[in-house]
Amino acid sequence: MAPHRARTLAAVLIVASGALVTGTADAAPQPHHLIPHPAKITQHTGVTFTLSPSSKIQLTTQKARPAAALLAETLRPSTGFALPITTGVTGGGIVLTTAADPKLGPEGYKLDVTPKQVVIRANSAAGHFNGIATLRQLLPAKAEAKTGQPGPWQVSGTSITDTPRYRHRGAMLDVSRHFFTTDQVKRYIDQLAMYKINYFHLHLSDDQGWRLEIKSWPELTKIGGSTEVGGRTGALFYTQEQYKDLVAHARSRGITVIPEFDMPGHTNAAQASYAELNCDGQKRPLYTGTGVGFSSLCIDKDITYRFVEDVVREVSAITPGPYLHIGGDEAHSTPDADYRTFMDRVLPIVRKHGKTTIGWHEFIKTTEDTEVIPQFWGTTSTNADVAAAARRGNEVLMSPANRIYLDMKYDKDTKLGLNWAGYVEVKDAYGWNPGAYLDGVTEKNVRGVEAPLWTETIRTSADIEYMAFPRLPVVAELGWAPASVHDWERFAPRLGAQAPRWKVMGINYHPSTQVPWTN
Ligand code: TNX
Repeated sequence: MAPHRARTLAAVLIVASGALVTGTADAAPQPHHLIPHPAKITQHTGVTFTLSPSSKIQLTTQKARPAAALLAETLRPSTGFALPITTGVTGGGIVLTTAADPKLGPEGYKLDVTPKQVVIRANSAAGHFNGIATLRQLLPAKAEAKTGQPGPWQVSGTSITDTPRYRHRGAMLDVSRHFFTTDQVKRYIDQLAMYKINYFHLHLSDDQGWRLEIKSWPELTKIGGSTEVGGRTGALFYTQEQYKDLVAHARSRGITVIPEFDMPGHTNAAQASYAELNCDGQKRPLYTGTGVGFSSLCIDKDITYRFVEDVVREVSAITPGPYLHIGGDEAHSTPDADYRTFMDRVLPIVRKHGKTTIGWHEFIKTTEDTEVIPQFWGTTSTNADVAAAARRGNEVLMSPANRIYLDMKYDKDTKLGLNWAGYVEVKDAYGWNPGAYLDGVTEKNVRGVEAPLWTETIRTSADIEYMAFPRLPVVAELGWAPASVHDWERFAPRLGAQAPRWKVMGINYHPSTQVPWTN
């Protein structure tokens, strides 16, 4: 026992002194490994802040409290420090305060490291969350551990002024094809927050499952939420209380939830739950396969729109975010005229309940409303309907399937995922410009980017992570970093340097051979 313990101690000392060397006055600053890359960063030779057992997280604005709470929740277990959150600045530690600079906008922040303090300045809760996400990456990877780790907890001298390229950086999880528990979803939300993702889109209904309790239509979850792809059975849905808890959890990470109910196609689970939603009045059998395009709500029945309005009303009431996603994709069993009739009736319902509509891009051909947001998921660089909408002034959300569909295989050997949009290796996911990808959709028309993760083949958190890492941080980089820093050769080592962090967190990432991984 004794020799073994001595060896462990020696190793710790070597690690500690190695880390101290980088903090001495004459050491050159290490290249930073931040993802996403900040808009402006300067590194200061010889300046180091060290978090100590007496450090406090000090606020001068209550807007920063949620971000302070997330920082404390992250750092207390690993450092073992108390890190109390206090009001007012009385000395060393982490300071979250207001910014005098209106150019920071709704999400920007400044971060300055001095020997005594790390100061984050922002005008909004979102700005503080973004500053905290940066600070976490400036600390050693082991700061993310859930158990006590040896220090020192150093941050090298850095000044950052940062704002996002796009205001919408999203990720979607399909909980319909396979259902994921609230703990699994929260785990993914926590991972998104590390990379300044600010919208989380939950795909809550599809042919294989209806996943949110709707009190006025209880059979939706009782029947429609009873199975999934592959045929597993159970109570595979969220109660409204569980959904509210998920929304609150996302909010505590600075993330807004966008719920989606896909219609008028992708509706077999609803049609299996209620006979009256079918034109022939017959319930459909539950579906546990992976086909698409075979289902449609009954366009001519009034009850269809009572159903839609009840769903929209109930979900709007428990969704604080301003957006509702109505799907609208692959309605191959809904004739074009019916599809238009359906959207003409449904879009006003969403507006009536105070939400802004987002939909898969097909729906944009039915409306000239410039407030609604088409989400482009195609694989081509032209789409006349989306271009026309952009010309009218609509903002477009970019999710080209051959670039950022996280369910596409990396290459032919990837065990999980699909390949209908091709293989998407890390370099493919990085190698495009959202502001110049689609003809007629220029930088100013782009609202942002979203990485969808469809789950026909995805069952566990390890599966989610294998497909999302490293491509999710790639999407985060495209959505936040200025276009001027876009350069694969410089990006790849930054991406590779995230691996120690993922190892500490137990994230199951794909070790792509395209990336020079840091051990
Ligand atoms: C297409 S993308 C779909 C989904 C599938 C996905 C699989 C889109 C709007 N619809 O129904 O799950 O492909 O990659």
